[in-house]
Amino acid sequence: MATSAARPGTVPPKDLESFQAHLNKSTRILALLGAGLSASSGLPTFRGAGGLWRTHDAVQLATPEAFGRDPGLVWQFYNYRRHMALQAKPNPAHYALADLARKKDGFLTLSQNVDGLSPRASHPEDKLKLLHGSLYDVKCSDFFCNYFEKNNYTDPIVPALAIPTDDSDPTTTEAIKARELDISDENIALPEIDYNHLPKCPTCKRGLLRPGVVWFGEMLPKDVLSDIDEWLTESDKIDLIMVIGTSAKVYPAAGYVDLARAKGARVAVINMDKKDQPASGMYKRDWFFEGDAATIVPELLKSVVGEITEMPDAAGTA
Ligand code: BV8
Ligand code: ZN
Repeated sequence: MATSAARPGTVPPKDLESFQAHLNKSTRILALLGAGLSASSGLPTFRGAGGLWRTHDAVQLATPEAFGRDPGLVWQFYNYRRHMALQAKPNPAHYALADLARKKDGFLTLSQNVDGLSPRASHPEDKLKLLHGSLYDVKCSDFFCNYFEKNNYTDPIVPALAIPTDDSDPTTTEAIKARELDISDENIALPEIDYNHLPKCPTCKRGLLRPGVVWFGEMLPKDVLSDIDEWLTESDKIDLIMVIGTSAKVYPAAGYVDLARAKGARVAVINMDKKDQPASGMYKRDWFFEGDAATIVPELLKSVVGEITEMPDAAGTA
């Protein structure tokens, strides 16, 4: 395995050369994306901050049980993440991957990220599979109702969920944004949310709306899984899988690495943490690029996509 012990963020020329030689001749390519891809856009990873949101384990909050127990808290968690992701911008890695999708017909991207940054980087929709849904989709939580709304960018999604601001100094002229309190900090009091002020389903008028993400214990979207299976059966070979900014610990998403390997793929891991390797380890013919995805990915893909100069943000139109 080619390990790049060069200054983090820079790719040793020998590894870059061998990787690009393989990329240039590859026709069937997969990428598996995780929260580390959006870290440089200012969004916390799942395991960042010890995997906690305030005092709550983020993985526990991302469950139907938590929503059943305290929908107000879960909506404060997701409204906060919607708000933060709307403030963030896609970084050069999001754009480089989007360009590669336009230049390599056989390139499919599997994203675990729900932050909407790849769509905002105009990643071709048919080449991007959102395995765990999106923060900007909402659906009815009532079992008998199939209300589903895509691309809801209303922020806050309901007035009651507005991020509290520091109004202690009435004379301040600071903009609201500047006075927003960081509710991911457990020392900041969370406003009580009245159940009746939470987003309601406009169709059945019975159910609460919930974020259109896949919670732990829930199945991935059927259409997404069948699209991926269709792509996988189109050819019995895969040349390359890039595993970008993910701890690869959540299934079935992490399972695609071994699936690609079984079809002959060489694995290129791009991760800030050397220890975060796929469960089945790294082989001699694989690459581990240690560093920030936002700088390494554009460098790796330069042989196909060139320099990433423009970064038009399709915010709110995706
Ligand atoms: C299901 C949406 C069953 C919500 C998410 C097999 C084995 C073991 C367990 C299971 C198994 N199969 C199923 C399970 C259970 C479970 C699971 O995998 N549990 C884990 C915890 C062990 N899976 C499920 O529950 C799945 N559903 O199995 O349903 C079923 C079957 C039939 C019928 C009904 C049901 C559903 C899983 C999806 C859950 N939803 N997200 C939300 O976001 O709120 S998962 C969520 O967590 C993310 O989407 C992502 O998948 C995961 C976080 O992982 P990462 O994105 O990798 O982020 P992390 O912080 O962990 O790591 C960041 C990485 O980036 C690090 O490596 C770091 O070093 C690196 N990094 C940081 N900065 C940078 C960087 N790298 C580069 N540059 C940087 N700048
Ligand atoms: Zn409904």
